[in-house]
Amino acid sequence: MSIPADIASLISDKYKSAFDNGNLKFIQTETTKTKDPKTSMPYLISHMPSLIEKPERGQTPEGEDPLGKPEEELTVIPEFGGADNKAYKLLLNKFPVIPEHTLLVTNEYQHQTDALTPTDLLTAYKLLCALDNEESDKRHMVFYNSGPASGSSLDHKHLQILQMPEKFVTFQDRLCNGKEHFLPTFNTEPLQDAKVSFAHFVLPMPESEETVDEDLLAMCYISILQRALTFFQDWLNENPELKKSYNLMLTKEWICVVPRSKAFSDEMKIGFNSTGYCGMILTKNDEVFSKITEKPELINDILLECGFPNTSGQKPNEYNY
Ligand code: B4P
Repeated sequence: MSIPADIASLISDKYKSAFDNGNLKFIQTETTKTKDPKTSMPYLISHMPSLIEKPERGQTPEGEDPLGKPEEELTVIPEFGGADNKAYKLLLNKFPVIPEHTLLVTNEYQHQTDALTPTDLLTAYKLLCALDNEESDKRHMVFYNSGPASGSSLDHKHLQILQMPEKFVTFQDRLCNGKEHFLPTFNTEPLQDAKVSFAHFVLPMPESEETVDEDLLAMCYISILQRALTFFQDWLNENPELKKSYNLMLTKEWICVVPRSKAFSDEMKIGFNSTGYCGMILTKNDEVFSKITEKPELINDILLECGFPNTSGQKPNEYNY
């Protein structure tokens, strides 16, 4: 696994030049921190002004693969990782809301609905290890939006890497605080915060980086993904249009999967990808921004509308709806 030791400065330097030369469009947002008084779930609401020049959310246009032929100005590393050290490229996000937001993209075309491989997971984890910096309190999160209801808009397989906002404690951080790593068994379910509305499956990661390898990551991912996928079998009668979709989030401290039923709430005019399910909410409509900042409890309802009901306290064979 060869991630350059100076990866953090490679990303910073590329970001500075792409920003200065107009190769990427940083989207300035107004941000507000708030908390749901009922669930205690912390939110960071970022509001994107209207009339932003960015392609609308949707599927990849027929015959186009912007991540397959990326701009040189956005390419931090063209080839690295995997057995041949050529499996991935690291790109800057062309439309970031948070500076230095990067994408880990497969060099060979794979689809965004494909499962993550052990190598995808280990490469992502190693990137987190190389970028997190305890001295400066820098933390990062990797996420994967998979399936039509997950909030993903580009079909070429890509994971995303974001620096977490400073001093932002997610509900997953609280849930895992002080807990040791474990793998779920028939008797031990993944962690789920009973207070939040939506189903989610979380495992604390081992404290020591050295114990994290492809096998461990794959076992964590498969065990929580399996639980997320049961919802699609159980709900198919009720909604035959349901397509397997989920958000995966990985930090050095925890891994989380959230099954998704919808990308967007038409009534509330707001959509979410993985970032929403750790409390980072992006709004593009002034009215929606005012509504949810005045009444953050609403977010819990919309996250449920776009996910599935929380199953905390139930065993997998009891998810019977
Ligand atoms: P997808 O997984 O397909 O979709 P997404 O992240 O949900 O972004 P999308 O574009 O659908 O959503 P939104 O407007 O809400 O990822 C595709 C990624 O590739 C996107 O990040 C996109 O920007 C990027 N991209 C598209 N064309 C590209 C190109 N030619 N070269 C390089 N990159 C390209 O999100 C707007 C932006 O904010 C996105 O960057 C999103 O990741 C980010 N974001 C959303 N919610 C956020 C939050 N709460 N906090 C911080 N960032 C957030």
